[in-house]
Amino acid sequence: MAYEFVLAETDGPIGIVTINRPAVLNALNPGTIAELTEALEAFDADDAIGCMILTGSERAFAAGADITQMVDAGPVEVLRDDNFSRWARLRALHKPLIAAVSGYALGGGCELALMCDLIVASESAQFGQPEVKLGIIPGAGGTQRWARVAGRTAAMEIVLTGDPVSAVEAQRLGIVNRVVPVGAHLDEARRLARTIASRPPLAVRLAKEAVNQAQETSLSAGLELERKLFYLLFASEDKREGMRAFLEKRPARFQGR
Ligand code: DAK
Repeated sequence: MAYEFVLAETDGPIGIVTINRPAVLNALNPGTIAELTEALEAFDADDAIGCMILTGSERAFAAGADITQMVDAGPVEVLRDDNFSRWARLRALHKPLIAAVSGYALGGGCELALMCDLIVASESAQFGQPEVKLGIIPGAGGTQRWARVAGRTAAMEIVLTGDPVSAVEAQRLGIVNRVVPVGAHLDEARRLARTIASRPPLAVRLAKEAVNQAQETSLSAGLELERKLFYLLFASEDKREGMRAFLEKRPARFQGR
């Protein structure tokens, strides 16, 4: 399917969505969010895809929400546009989503990366929440995700100063998985995606669900959910195949059943 603001392509079992508004450093207008959500949902529903990547250009993953679209907006327009529900759909994706980030990941762009399950960054990447400089605060999870992943102290500095941190600093703070030389972030994300896509899909899906719950519930509720999902996988053909293949010293052939 052809999109106006994003490109969607596959590389074997990997679905790749590239934000493509270079003239504005991939600023996120509502159309871009709608299209990238649609493209990712299509990959999520495709049995041939095992892992997804969201990326931008070398200069910018995304420099935030499109300021030209917000400058004259009042609260009623923002409420009626209901862009939040589109962003929320990204949280419902079952398959792992890797952000491959180079250059600017600011404001909504940073929040978008933080909504992904893993982040691979190039050394040029900058992560920040500059909203305070515009007289607003993050609106798509920035205050909450920074605080939960990097801790309250780091979150305060990021959100109150609006100044970005480097890829290396972001990795030290725990929001980035891997930092690679400039130009290598997409290849590294593909490598990671290929590894995940080679794992049994049901186990991957439930593993993602279980880890996500760790930030939503108490430890005892999370452990209970983990135990139930663990039991559930004992009913899958992939579990039988994975364990038999190990004992028979041959590669497993997973079917996602
Ligand atoms: N929006 C619109 N245009 C942008 C933009 C943005 N966020 N970022 C860059 N551009 C445009 C610039 O205006 C410029 O356009 P021309 O002048 O060429 O026409 C072009 O991209 C190149 O940018 P610069 O000339 O500024 O390039 P520099 O290398 O000098 O600087 C920069 C790069 C990234 C440091 C700078 O462009 C910059 O500070 N950009 C703004 C960053 C920012 O403040 N982002 C946060 C926006 S607030 C919501 C969910 C989320 C949000 C809101 C609502 N809902 C669910 C409702 C999120 C809010 C935000 O992200």
